[in-house]
Amino acid sequence: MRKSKWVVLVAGLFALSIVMAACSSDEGGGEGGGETTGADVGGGGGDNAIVIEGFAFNPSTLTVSGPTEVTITNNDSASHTFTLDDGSIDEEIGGGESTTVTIDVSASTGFVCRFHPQMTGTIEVS
Ligand SMILES: [Cu+2]
Repeated sequence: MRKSKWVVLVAGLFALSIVMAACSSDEGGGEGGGETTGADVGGGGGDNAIVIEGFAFNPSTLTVSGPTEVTITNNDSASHTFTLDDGSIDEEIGGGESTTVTIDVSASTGFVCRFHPQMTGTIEVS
């Protein structure tokens, strides 16, 4: 009888520690997100956007300095990809959809849509 109470107590403490661990990791994620948002504002925020329309990237040349979040919006009905030449980013964007990528390159590089090789652009590092 006494032994089974101990088992329940230990199991209860174990469950409580899992819940607390889950809570604290949630808080960590929230703080991390806040820092990322701050970096975006410093980097110029809304300027870092590429629109795909008429099977072309616009602008086709984007200048970054340091890791930069870029939102890519596909206004075509066809799917496209945003693929860096080094393959470090390869995102498919469905028609009418958008995605956000973090571009972190140390030297200028090109990007392309894998579906339409004539769709190209350049990331320049300032
Ligand atoms: Cu395409």
